[in-house]
Amino acid sequence: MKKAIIVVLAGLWAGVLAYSQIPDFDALDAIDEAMVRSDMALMQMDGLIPMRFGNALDGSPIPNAKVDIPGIGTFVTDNRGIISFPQRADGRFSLVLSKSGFITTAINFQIQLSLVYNNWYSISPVLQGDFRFVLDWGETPADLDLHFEREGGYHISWRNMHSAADGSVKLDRDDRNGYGPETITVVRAEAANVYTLYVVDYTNSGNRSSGALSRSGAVIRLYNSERLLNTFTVPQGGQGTRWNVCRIVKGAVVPLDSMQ
Ligand SMILES: [Ca+2]
Repeated sequence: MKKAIIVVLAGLWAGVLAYSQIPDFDALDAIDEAMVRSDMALMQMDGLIPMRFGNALDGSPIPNAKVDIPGIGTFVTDNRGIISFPQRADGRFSLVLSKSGFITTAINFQIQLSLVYNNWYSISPVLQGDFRFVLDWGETPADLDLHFEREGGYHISWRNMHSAADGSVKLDRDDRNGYGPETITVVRAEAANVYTLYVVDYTNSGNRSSGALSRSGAVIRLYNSERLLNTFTVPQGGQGTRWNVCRIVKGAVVPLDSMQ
């Protein structure tokens, strides 16, 4: 009897193994990210304000970066890309992150109720190209998607990650588990063409009256090869699953700032 049970259990276990999937790198990243967020939540409980900085191309931490926050102090990120300082009175601040190999980036932030919401920032490495769009957001929705279209030409998103024509644009990273980054790099934008950038809330795509995208805390940082050009924030109090961010017309960036 026991032997029969062991045989049955062995068979079940073989079935479990056969149907198990080897976790992909995204899944491992998600586990690492969850651990870092958990550490940051503990730091908040200990009376600290943590902020985390990652690489816009792959989400990996940026260690040893200098973060200067006038009025608060100058910090260096640890090997998880984190800085922290004691909780303090609410207010508006700005920081500047600098590190060799990355574009020096200024970020405005707010301390509310002794917390910094959306304390997860993605920074662009030095860029060989014309433009880079980096999308960060909060815990939800799980899946926001960047879309970049050339009028009368290509449409880059998770469905088609590279320009088929000339490789001049690509989706570097599709994030599907909250926070981002989701990043598109435009190696070459021609002045004769018109381009449009928008964000789709894939998670809520069946509900056009959803307010989730508007509440997501979504921010896009637009870099050129030398510096941070623009920071776009999702419209507050809006409804819809598409945020029209900007167009590029004759090489100039035109903000759109609407939802549908
Ligand atoms: Ca996505």
